[in-house]
Amino acid sequence: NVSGDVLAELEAGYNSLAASDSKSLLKKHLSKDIFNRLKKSSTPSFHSTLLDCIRSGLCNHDSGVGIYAPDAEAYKTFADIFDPIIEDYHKGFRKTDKHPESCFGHGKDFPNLDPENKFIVSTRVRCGRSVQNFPFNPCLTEYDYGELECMIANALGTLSGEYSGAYMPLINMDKSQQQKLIDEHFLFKEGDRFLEAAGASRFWPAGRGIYFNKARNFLVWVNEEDHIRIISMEKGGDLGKVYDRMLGGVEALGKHLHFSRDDRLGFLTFCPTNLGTTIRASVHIKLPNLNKNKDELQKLATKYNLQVRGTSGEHSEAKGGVHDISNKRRMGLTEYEAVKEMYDGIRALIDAECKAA
Ligand code: ADP
Ligand code: CIR
Repeated sequence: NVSGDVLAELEAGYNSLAASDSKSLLKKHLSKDIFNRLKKSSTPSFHSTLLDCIRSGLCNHDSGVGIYAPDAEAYKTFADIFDPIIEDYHKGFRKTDKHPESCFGHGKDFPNLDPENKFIVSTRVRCGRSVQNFPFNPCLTEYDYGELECMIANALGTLSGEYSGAYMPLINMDKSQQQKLIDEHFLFKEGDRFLEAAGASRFWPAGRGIYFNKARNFLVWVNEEDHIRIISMEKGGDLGKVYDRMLGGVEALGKHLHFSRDDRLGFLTFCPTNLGTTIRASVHIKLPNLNKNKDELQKLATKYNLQVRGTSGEHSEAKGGVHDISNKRRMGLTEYEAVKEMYDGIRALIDAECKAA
């Protein structure tokens, strides 16, 4: 039931990736054997194919990962390729492992990382949620986008106290307003070629938008990479405060929306790197001494299971010596442990920076 056109595109894409010097996890793990075993499969409900999962990595050889799940069933139908990539990215979550029950811990466990404001520009914690009974981006109809947006906007409309604010649909925003919000690190970028090739930009900007509380330190992204991204951010290094604010928002929204959670994989997301806790806790940080030796910084980051991104997020450069450093693993550990991993790692980097001075 996989068409000849799809098979031909898969074969050509596979051969081109295999001949490339791509460093992606897709290239590393997609052996010819696994490829041949999966190329004629499709998911039971949405009939998603291997091509739907890996088109992003086939089109973008500079992908770090290169695979997305078009629908939740893809994680099972195409487990032979998802499982090894998940194990590699999340540092040892094996195909027989089960993601633990949620344990969020408390912000007070994470006191200010930089009380003197010497290194940390800002702190952000985000998580992703999918809404039950809706597939991920590539399988959503235009009608689904509208319905999801409406459900999520209604839930956002119930938020009160420090969370109260307003939802802005992307469709009502002019380009300069949109660009300003991107530059201020509030809004997702437009035209991400990795997401585009994954089929995540159909009907754009329909159904997409952003919610702000009044203080602009609590944000919710609607229908970008995931149905929902819940974000808390502010200047400085008070991770505990930022984390608590995000947790309060997740809890409040969870009273009005049913989130998809899988017994083995944890909270479900479009990208396998976000499964499990879905948490990315990051700082924008200046480490001028460590910065002098990029390999050394990367080595330290790897040692503490941290991921280094550029100043404008994934696939961007570090401007003015500002890096975005976050936990890398999100799966196979609790929310508390994921944030603790970032907390301990950033403390260690700051120590190393001081010693290198
Ligand atoms: P995500 O965090 O959702 O995986 P990105 O890496 O694209 O996605 O980051 C989204 C936006 O959040 C970008 O503008 C990025 O610069 C911003 N960002 C991430 N961490 C921080 C931080 N600690 N302080 C300020 N902005 C941040
Ligand atoms: C890539 O493969 O580079 C993109 N599809 C993004 C993958 C998610 N990145 C990450 O490290 N969390």
